[in-house]
Amino acid sequence: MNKSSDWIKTHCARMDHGGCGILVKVAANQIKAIKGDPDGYLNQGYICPKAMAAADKLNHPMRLKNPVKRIGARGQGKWQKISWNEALSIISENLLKIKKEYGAKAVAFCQGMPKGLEHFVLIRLANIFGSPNVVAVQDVCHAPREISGLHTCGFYPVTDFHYPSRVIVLWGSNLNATNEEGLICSLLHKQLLSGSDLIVIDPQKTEFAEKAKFWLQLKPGTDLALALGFLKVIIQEKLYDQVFVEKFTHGFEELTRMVDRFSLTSIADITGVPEKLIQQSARCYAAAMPAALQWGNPIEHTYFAFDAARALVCLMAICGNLDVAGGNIWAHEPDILGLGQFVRADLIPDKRKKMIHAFYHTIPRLMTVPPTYFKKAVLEEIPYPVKAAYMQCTNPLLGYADSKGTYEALKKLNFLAVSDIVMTPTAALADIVLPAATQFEFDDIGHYGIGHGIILARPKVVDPPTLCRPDMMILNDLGKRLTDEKYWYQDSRGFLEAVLQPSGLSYEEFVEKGYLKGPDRFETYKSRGFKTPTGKVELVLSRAKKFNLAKLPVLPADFAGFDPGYPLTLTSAKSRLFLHSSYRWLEKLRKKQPEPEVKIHPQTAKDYQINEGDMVNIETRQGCIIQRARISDIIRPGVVYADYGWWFPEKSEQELFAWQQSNYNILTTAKKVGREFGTPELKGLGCRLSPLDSIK
Ligand SMILES: Nc1nc2c(c(=O)[nH]1)N[C@H]1C(S)=C(S)[C@@H](COP(=O)(O)OP(=O)(O)OC[C@H]3O[C@@H](n4cnc5c(=O)[nH]c(N)nc54)[C@H](O)[C@@H]3O)O[C@H]1N2
Ligand SMILES: Nc1nc2c(c(=O)[nH]1)N[C@H]1C(S)=C(S)[C@@H](COP(=O)(O)OP(=O)(O)OC[C@H]3O[C@@H](n4cnc5c(=O)[nH]c(N)nc54)[C@H](O)[C@@H]3O)O[C@H]1N2
Ligand code: SF4
Ligand SMILES: [Mo]
Repeated sequence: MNKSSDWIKTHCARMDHGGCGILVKVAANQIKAIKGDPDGYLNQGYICPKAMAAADKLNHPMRLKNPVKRIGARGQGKWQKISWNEALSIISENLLKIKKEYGAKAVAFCQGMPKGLEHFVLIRLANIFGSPNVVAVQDVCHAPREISGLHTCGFYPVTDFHYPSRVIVLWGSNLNATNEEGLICSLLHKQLLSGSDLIVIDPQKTEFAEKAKFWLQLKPGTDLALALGFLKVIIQEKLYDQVFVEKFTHGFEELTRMVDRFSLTSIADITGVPEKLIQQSARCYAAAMPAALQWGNPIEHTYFAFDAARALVCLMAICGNLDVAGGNIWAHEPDILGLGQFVRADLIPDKRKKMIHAFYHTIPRLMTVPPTYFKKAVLEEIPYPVKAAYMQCTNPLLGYADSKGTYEALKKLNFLAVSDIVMTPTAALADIVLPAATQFEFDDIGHYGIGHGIILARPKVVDPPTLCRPDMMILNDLGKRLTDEKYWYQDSRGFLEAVLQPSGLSYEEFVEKGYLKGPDRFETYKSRGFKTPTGKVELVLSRAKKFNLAKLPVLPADFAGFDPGYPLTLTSAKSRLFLHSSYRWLEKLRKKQPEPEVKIHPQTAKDYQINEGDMVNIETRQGCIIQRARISDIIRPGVVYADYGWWFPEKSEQELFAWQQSNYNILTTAKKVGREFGTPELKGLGCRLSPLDSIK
């Protein structure tokens, strides 16, 4: 452990992607205090309310403390405590039985937002077991940005806050609330204090929008159109980086012809952003060298995720902001074990052809199964049956689009094992539930494999409850029972040492350092070109035909699809206080927001006869939920902001903690998804409202 006086240094984790260096005070195996570490590379002392509540997880009465097996019907809430040996035996017997009967691919390994090294150990287990089906939420979380980047410019362009930027664009990203992927807002605030201009593209007036030079309050779901509008202004006014475009891009003429095909007026109509504001912001972005574009989740929450992400990479490229300090960079990894080696990708060379989603001709390099296709395999056995699932760090009943379909799929599985730290609506439907150890209770490595060129030391600071085990350890033990022992370690610490081995550091030495960062290398394209087939940024994809992809992002014909029965536009933003569906059971956080809330513009509230504080029905063609009305003019008329991720841990397990009542994904559908990533529509949905008079 790395101690500075009696404070132990570690990194915050599992309350979001993690990233902040923190100092933790411990006495008698209890955490007494947590504060931000001023030396934290990504946060410089910053800490958020989630982290201040993080220690309350450990001894919470909701905490699972024993492996259990189901003894009643699924979801009946009847469990029997069993030993770890029995739990692991039941899981391995069931998974091996299904493997024998239907093949290894009939077993899915499911993970939510990656929390630490456990994600990669799970992939390793799937690979060694022989199943190509690791199901993850990446269809709506980073895959569209990352993989569209790889196809377009050969790397995942991440925002660089460590070098100054003249202009910063927050495109559907609110770092004050989400600090996503370790882009901690304190570094952004520092840049703003030192004079960077800010452009914010967000349907609600966030704190950043208030500070922005330009705030573009677009209609939810129209990001692709707005990005094309930016491209049009910059190309038509010749504001792009002419030398870069000429030397380092492929297909600029075609891109130019494409933007000639629509008018800026049509973009203003679709997005609701005045033409003049689009022009001013595009000019501001193009004139600044360098400018950093921080892009968020909303880009990947529509059917057009691929085109929207592509349009933004094209924008970064033609303005000369790719691979430059203070722009959008290729973050080089430190000297650590490559992901492919860690997960033993070599053992399953034909994975691409065998994964469930190969059937749907998704984009090459998408290596996790989109949840929608996983559910189809369970429910309709398309393209083949999936009969069992092992889930860790995930609550699909809340997180996957179309919650009712998810419920049916979970119920239909022959066997379901879930590892979590508390009983959740999803775990309540399982056959076996395992009590996981969590942040602070075991040694871990953070940020491995997320493309930001840094790994963080997360040494343990307290012991877990006697029977709680880290996921890495559970998987290591399961691996030994399910596959050849030779692939596994005597002790799961072996995974930590394996990752660090090329660096020459032991885990203890790594902890002393705190983090390992790859070298800062910029403008490498000048000597080596871009890692694409043409060696240039592919504004037009040279392999579009081969991969059945759109060669250019274009304005879709059905963008403004308006459903008169559901005339309002629904969207959401993640809560600063909670992580997805997690931690509604932590009193410190729940006290700050006891209920799910829906933001409604005063005009819309008037039209629908809704008053402040009313309970409101929120309805889409897919379903209906209720949330508490908050009348607010930080959004535009006709737009509705509902809270996402709500279930009620205080309600009974037999009713699955009222998982349907206020759950945003009851409102979303999996009937239509974007082809490249299998992305459902989570933002920009047609909806309507009505007051629920009986409850006040
Ligand atoms: N409508 C809509 N849907 C969305 C999104 C949206 O914005 N809108 N966002 C999407 C995105 S970006 C993502 S990443 C996904 C998130 O989907 P998930 O990652 O499934 O989200 P959570 O609901 O946070 O579930 C995580 C679970 O892990 C448990 N947990 C915490 N720590 C540990 C641990 O150490 N070990 C184990 N085994 N379990 C642990 C928590 O208790 C919780 O039950 O949801 C996606 N779904
Ligand atoms: N507190 C907290 N932090 C988190 C998470 C969490 O659940 N809670 N989740 C983590 C995860 S897994 C992820 S992927 C990241 C995501 O982090 P972000 O990308 O920041 O995610 P969101 O909150 O979904 O959306 C960000 C902003 O987009 C705006 N928005 C809504 N609809 C639209 C739209 O159609 N277009 C545009 N341009 N903007 C829109 C919202 O008002 C919000 O301000 O956060 C991570 N950090
Ligand atoms: S922003 Fe994230 S990493 Fe930082 S303190 Fe909060 S929860 Fe932890
Ligand atoms: Mo995410």
